[in-house]
Amino acid sequence: MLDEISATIDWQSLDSAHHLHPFTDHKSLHEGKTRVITGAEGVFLTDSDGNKILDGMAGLWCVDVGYSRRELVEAATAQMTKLPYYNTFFKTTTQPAAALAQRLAKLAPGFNHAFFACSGSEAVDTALRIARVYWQTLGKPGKKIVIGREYGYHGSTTLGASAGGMVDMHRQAGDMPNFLHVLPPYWYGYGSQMSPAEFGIYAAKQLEDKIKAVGADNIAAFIAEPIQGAGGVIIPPETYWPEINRICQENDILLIADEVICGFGRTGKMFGSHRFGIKPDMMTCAKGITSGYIPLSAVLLNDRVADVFINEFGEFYHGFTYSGHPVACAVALANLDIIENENLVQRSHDLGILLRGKLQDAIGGHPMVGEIRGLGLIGAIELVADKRTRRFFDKRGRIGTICRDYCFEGNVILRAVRDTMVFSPPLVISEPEIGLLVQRVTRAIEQTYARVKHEVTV
Ligand code: PXG
Repeated sequence: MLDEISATIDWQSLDSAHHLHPFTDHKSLHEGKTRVITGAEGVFLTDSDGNKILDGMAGLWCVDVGYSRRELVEAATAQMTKLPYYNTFFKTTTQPAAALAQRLAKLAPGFNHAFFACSGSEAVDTALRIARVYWQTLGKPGKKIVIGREYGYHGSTTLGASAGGMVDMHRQAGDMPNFLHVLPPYWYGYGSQMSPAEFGIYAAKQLEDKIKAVGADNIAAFIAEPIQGAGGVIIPPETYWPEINRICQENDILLIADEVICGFGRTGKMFGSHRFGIKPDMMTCAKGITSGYIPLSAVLLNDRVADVFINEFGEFYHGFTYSGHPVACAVALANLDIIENENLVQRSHDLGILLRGKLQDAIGGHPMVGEIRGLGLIGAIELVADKRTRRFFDKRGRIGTICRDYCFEGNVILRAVRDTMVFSPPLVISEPEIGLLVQRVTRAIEQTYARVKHEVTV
């Protein structure tokens, strides 16, 4: 059947007739503008009209080693041929699952145990359950509340959506009891009266105040991304995380670092926690663990949590059919080989500097560009109505969507979060490809500006 239909329009109508998409207003699918992606190589996607699109988002922040890597295909094929599936329930294991758990323990010193799942959301759900059972086991069943942050994203299961700070998701039933949210360390958006260092302390203090208000005896954990990705690449000031470490320790609250985007080199260190000196009790990982080639996620437990989990929990009534799936774990091992052998973590750091420098040169002085920020190969461009006063556009999200559409038309993919353009290209992106990315993004910003100039204060 895949060969029988050739016209893009036919695929679009077939798709809109039967396929329900994530995070989509389905009426818009009937407008027939759905892109049909048919192939990919390196950092480029191909669509059904033959366009070659530079993927500035690495899929959804995940294709770290780039598309079309033979090594991953071969690892999957070899494992599928040998053992395509077996579970890890009931005192059974598989070789790839055991080997990957050991590999992760090496990459994350102090985290000697891994629990596998299939998506970031499932990893978050798992970590939150472990946090609650941890306190039950220690005789503190009242410690149930989980604190997250506004604009935080921790996935789309009901627990993940509740932990995250996306109000639209809360409104659509992602609002379980016992979840609270505090201010994110979004200096550009909220901190204009303070220096970044002062604002970092101020944002951390919001957590301390919330803990005081609800009582540490009622709180199980604080969950946070080292850098908030889906919330608009919110990079905390350097003063933020040391304060959060202190607050969690002093109040005996577990700290969960959600490394689903930041893990495996995205920020220029193996984990975002390493970059910021975060001292988490658990880390959730997904995306870059297999570069998105196959679903897999993991919760890494430090020894404090693992000791109680292993020696005192008894049976943990939780797990998935595909926990520790042998093919996914084999792909993850091959993917980690590439990340290590090709030095992609350092490359992410170095090329991030290059990318931000080029962006700064091209659009840093543009009247609509308020800030260019990033760490490693994750970053953002703030589009604003008044650069001097940091005034955002009215009806947030409108201008970002226009710019995102111009990007698409110009064959580069960036995401718009409100009016913040975010990027996270594959870590294998080359210097010339970075030049092309900057050129295409600059063009999209110029086109956007030509359309909304009258709203911009120069
Ligand atoms: N935690 C974080 C930090 C994430 O970024 C999840 C958990 C959930 O992972 P799964 O595998 O369940 O999707 C994520 C996922 C976007 C976008 O548009 C971001 C994510 C997923 C889909 C879209 O920015 N992040």
